[in-house]
Amino acid sequence: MNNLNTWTGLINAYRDRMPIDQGEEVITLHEGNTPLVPLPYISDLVGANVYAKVEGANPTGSFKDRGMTMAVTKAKSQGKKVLICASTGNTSAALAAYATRAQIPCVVLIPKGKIALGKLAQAVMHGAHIMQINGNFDEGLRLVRELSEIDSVGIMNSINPFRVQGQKSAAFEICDALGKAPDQHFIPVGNAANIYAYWVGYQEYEQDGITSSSPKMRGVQADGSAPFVYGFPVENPETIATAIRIGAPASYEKALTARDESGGSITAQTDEKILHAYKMIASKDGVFVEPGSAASIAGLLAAHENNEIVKDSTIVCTVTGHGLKDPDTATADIQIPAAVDPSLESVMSLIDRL
Ligand code: AN7
Repeated sequence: MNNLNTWTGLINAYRDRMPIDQGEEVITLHEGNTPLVPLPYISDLVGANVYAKVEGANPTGSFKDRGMTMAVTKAKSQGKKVLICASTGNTSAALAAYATRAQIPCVVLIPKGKIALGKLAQAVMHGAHIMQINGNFDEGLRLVRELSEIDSVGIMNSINPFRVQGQKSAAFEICDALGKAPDQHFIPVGNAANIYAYWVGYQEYEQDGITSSSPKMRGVQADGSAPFVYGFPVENPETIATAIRIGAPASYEKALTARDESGGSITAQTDEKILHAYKMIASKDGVFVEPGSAASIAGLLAAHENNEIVKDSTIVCTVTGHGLKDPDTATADIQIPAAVDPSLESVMSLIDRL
């Protein structure tokens, strides 16, 4: 019998690269080990070998689980009594699940009306204490920062340094799967910790001689929410990609380090281009991601148009969250066909039209 079930989460898998003590209780939902899926249609389109790192395959459906296993593990051993985060949705979903495993109550601050339905459902189902605020993510994070003096409260946003340590594991997995580092890595940028976390992971492998290079880090924002492109914070960020609707990224300087040390870039795409990429990866390559995640694909398509893709090079796009997170955007402009009698004729007439 094949033993297909030996993966017990990224802390155990990369234990020698994680800040974990022997005997420390690991809070895990067996996150990580997500598929690195070739995208044949998009590869053909841009003339390179393009892979998606499908982070929607994590237990709560986004990459946030990687940071949360590490941060909640530490919060538990440090004896934190309450865990808190501000969130555009995915961080709150992940915290809600991991806090439940750790048996620590959690509070999530979410921007009123700007969180995708699936993410809200997760926070509710895991029993998070939800506070909707009349404000955006940036205002929520400002509030959370003010609590950092209180020792019993664990701050679970990515200003918590353990988050990046967990999240860097995605870069390890990519190099382990490819047997090398990719040439370029496209990634959505919101609060800007993930682009930095990948860079830390790639650098760690290169410095230890496991790989011989690191990719250019190509961050992608939504143009209504693009502080990296403007060079200053955006007061009222707006985009259909609510996951990355963030105007004052906490990891601003760190993301600049990742961009500049790697010789990469952080650019912005319109909502229209993001939605185009969102539909393309789902309908042509069979991978359903949330709108914010499709920013990486939109960035790749734009880079191709600008002749920035070397033929046959290896490219990874992180698609950060599952498409089911945001059913409203997915179904906004579809027409559900009218009901018909359940007859063979009806089915045959449809098949004949294909
Ligand atoms: C799907 O959940 O900030 O640049 O509060 O959910 O590391 O912030 C989410 C961010 C990309 C951006 N894709 O990552 C939150 C939150 C998805 C996301 C990002 C987020 P960072």
